[in-house]
Amino acid sequence: MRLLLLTIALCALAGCPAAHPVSDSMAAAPPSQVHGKPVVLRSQDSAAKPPKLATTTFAVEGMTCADCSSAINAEVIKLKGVTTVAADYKRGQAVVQYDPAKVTSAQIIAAINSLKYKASVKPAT
Ligand SMILES: [Cu+2]
Repeated sequence: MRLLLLTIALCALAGCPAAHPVSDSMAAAPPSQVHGKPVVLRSQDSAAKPPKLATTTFAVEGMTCADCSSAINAEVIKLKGVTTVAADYKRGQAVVQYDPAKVTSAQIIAAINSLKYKASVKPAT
């Protein structure tokens, strides 16, 4: 708990756009974020085996620490139709796998932007 508070304090010093309050969603999320390691969260939806999944990489501006990627993971996984999300603050991107019949890339961008980050679809290279 002390470590978590310290991380949040450091985050605030680093000027994270999202203040990283320990919201219900983050408290409910598994403590899966090891510093610097991107973590893939899986929702219950993935068990339903959606017919065709899309994987899109989103460029995300404004992530400065592991808590930033955790916050984005926790927010995006809440969207119905999202099966996996792996935000990586070091690379400034989030890779999201989802069922395009249930959720759109625009909705995923809106969810990320609601946390005061700036997301866009990253063009394939
Ligand atoms: Cu942060």
